[in-house]
Amino acid sequence: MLIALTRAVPPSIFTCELTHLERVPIDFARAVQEHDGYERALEALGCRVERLPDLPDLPDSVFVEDTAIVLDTVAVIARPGAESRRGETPTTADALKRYRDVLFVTEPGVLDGGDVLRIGRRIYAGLSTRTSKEGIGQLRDAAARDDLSVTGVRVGKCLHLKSAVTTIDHQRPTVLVNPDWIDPATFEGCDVVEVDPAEPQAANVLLVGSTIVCAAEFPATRRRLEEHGFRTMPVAAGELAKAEGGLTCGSIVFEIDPAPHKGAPYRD
Ligand code: CIR
Repeated sequence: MLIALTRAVPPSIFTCELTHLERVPIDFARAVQEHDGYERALEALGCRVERLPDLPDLPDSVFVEDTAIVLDTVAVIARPGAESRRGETPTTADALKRYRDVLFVTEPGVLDGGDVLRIGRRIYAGLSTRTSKEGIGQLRDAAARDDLSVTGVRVGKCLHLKSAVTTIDHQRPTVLVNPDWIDPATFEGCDVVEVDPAEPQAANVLLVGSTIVCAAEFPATRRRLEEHGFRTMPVAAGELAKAEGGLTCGSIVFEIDPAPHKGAPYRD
């Protein structure tokens, strides 16, 4: 059984953090509509959607991915790099206590879930404006409990590691990459599909089971995925993209009871 943690779009979203984007008006009603569509897509793919408590005054609180990393037996509660986001984590921790042993990233470490990419038994962690060496070190210690390795990767041209690369197959390790933002050679032993060059923000997709949830705004990259034999599901995501959020950011998807050592071993 898959769980997808989500949270409502807060009415304060127009004051969200922005790093690489200029602020443009966000249509709140449309953002809510898109988010509903995203939750329906998760349900259609077999997830039980559990909404975390609303946090109307925390502008980025819809982007729950950044607040925790769920591993096989352990959940690591993040310490977001943006101070304005630190109040988001306690409610995520409360929800995850029911499913995993909960560990916390502690000061001075900072870590955003958007910087954590899992491929089979390997984790890549982005060293970014939101995630520090100390934060990655704490993640490494926690991941060792589940026998997962953690490799640090420098991220400079986009907000998070997963803005530039996401996993689209764990069994035959494959990533979708924007090669201008991250060197595909970083993911040694993985097959690589590149985004369409006209769609630099298209690398952030959400793999649920064997279906790839893609932003409807990036049809050329979606076509590429289909041509490579992947099953895709488009959802409208243009409004939340104005808040620098992609497809992975809106949920934390995990199995209630993962089989030990699920996923093929990484091919070195
Ligand atoms: C932020 O800057 O924190 C939000 N405006 C966007 C967070 C997107 N989250 C993600 O990529 N995991």
